[in-house]
Amino acid sequence: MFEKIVIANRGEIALRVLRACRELGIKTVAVFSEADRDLKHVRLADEAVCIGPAASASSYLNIPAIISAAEVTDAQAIHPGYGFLSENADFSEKVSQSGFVFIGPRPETIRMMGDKIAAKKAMLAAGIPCVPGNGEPLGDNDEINVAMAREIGYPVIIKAAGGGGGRGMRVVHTEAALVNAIELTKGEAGTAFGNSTVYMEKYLEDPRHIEFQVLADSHGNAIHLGERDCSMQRRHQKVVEEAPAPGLTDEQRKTMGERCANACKEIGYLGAGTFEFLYEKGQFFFIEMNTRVQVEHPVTEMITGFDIVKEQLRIAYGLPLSITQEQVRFTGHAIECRLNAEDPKTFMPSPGMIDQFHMPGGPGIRCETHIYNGYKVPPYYDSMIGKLIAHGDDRASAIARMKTALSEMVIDGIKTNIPLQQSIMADAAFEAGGQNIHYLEKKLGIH
Ligand code: MV4
Repeated sequence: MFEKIVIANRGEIALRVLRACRELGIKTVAVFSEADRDLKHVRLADEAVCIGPAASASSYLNIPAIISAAEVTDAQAIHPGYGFLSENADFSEKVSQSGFVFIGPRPETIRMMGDKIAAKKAMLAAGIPCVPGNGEPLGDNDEINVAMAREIGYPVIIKAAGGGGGRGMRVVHTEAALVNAIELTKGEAGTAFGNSTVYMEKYLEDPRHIEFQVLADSHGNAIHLGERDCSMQRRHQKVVEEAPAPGLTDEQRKTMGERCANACKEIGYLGAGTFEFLYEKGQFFFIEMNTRVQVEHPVTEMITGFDIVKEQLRIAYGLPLSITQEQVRFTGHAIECRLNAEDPKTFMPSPGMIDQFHMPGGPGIRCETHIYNGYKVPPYYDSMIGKLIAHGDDRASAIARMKTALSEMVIDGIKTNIPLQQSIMADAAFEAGGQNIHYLEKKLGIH
């Protein structure tokens, strides 16, 4: 196994990676910004290197600074966590060229999945069902585009090839609005992503967001760990995630999971990944693939008893997968509530000093956070300060445990979204399960 790796991230995921390293006997190098000297994982790491000022662009996105940190500490590999440089193909390429192992997929895979047109093409070829629409770049011929939209049927959605995660897309309801919408989306995409290529899909009006977790090694093996339902979201930020997805049958899980694992083998995927689908009327439609470990990975870990981050490290070192598909067992139900330092009503960030923190506990409760009494949440980064995960024999038991844990937890000094999470856990429609991606925004009175 690696002797030493750099953790190129901050907050709860940096701590999560550090814990996986400790279990595997790997020494850790924390890299941190000037605003992050007091992060918990920085104190726990074997070594720590300051990589620049508070602004992400100067620190957590500073490729030369991070590679230099690996060089001066004589580390062998770099774990990018999620966000920041985790899906940056140029970073993964430079890490390799500098003689280090990037803990994640190959640069070509990251690059392909970053281009939503290339990703859709590859997935169609690999037998993954995609949203109706040919997945070709739209040309300048208005008549051809109008004919395409008629064939697909309104509403359609125009998406930027360089977009993703909810950026660079526009829904079109009528033929009268189509040509203008294509021009606008192209213009915005050119400015935002430096690539004005757009494509057209059928717009699904009330889908759920269901994603499949996969793991693939460098020996040609690939498995899936089932799915997560991430439909409870606001402005493309997930708020609650759960596994398994309510109402999904074992047969649907097996069929789609195996298709995803097979697609991994076909494209030579390496590491942990997630296939994102829209799910409507019993059918799955691929939208994007994430080539990183995700925030919500713990719900999958809780129902499988399998450590995804440790497996990322083993795969990157070149070891074969430590389990076969047949050894994957799903037990009970898990729910994750994201904990944000924000006003629960206005969603305005609420950085500052945490003067009281009491972590909840009890059977089936897991709290992933880097906060502690006296920790000051800096204003420079994402407002997520942790995650609370509840596992139970069934969904009702997981909800009951989550309610108890939320009521036990104390985070004083800053505002948090705990009250919002409590209102979701007490919501009758959430209790019923299987709500679509618009449910939370409607409940909150957006639209
Ligand atoms: C869609 C869609 C409906 N139809 N594509 C948003 C984020 C990006 N990953 C893709 N997204 C969507 N693509 C078609 N053809 C609706 C969304 C969408 C969405 C998807 C997943 C989770 C939350 C969402 C919120 C709004 C829109």
